[in-house]
Amino acid sequence: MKTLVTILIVLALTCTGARGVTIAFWSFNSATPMSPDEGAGTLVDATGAGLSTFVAGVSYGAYTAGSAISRATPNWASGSQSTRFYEIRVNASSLVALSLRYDGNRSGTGPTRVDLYYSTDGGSSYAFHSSVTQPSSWTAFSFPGLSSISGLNNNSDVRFRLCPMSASGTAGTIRFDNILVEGLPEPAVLGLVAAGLLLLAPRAR
Ligand SMILES: [Ca+2]
Repeated sequence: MKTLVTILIVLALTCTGARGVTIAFWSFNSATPMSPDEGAGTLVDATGAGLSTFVAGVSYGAYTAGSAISRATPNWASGSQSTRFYEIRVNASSLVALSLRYDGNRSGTGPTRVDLYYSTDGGSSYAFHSSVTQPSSWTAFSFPGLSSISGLNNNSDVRFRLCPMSASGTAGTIRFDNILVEGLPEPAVLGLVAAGLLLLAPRAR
């Protein structure tokens, strides 16, 4: 039944073209760049001593390019999800079908790969989701399949961990801009799922 409900949620979103609501968005353009421009959430910089700087970013929607978060480390090549990362923490209460997107690039010797992990238990444990290859020009990334992870739904402490990996030089730099987490209001989706279940239910007579 759980699988059926997940399928129905995906079908409902596909058929209705439902638009997400912003849970948190960071443009890094403001005077307090680590605070979200829209919504609410926390972006934890756990990249190690020295932490991040800000460089020229890329535009997104109504947001000008402004700044992007940038990090050169002594050695991204040895980075791992447990020691060097950016972590996005949001409250997804009453929201389902979460999505995450960002714009990213790197320097020539920077990390070529970003691994995405997520936690549904407030950071007690993390599960690997997928990897993306991050080129040296600004590129938009999203993570298909995230919306069907039921443990993220209606969860007040969702965490996404972006873990840069595989730098070829010790001064390699990774950059992120326009980090957006979205979800869909639970009642609307559940109403569509309920309608789907009624359609699929065996006839009473
Ligand atoms: Ca920006």
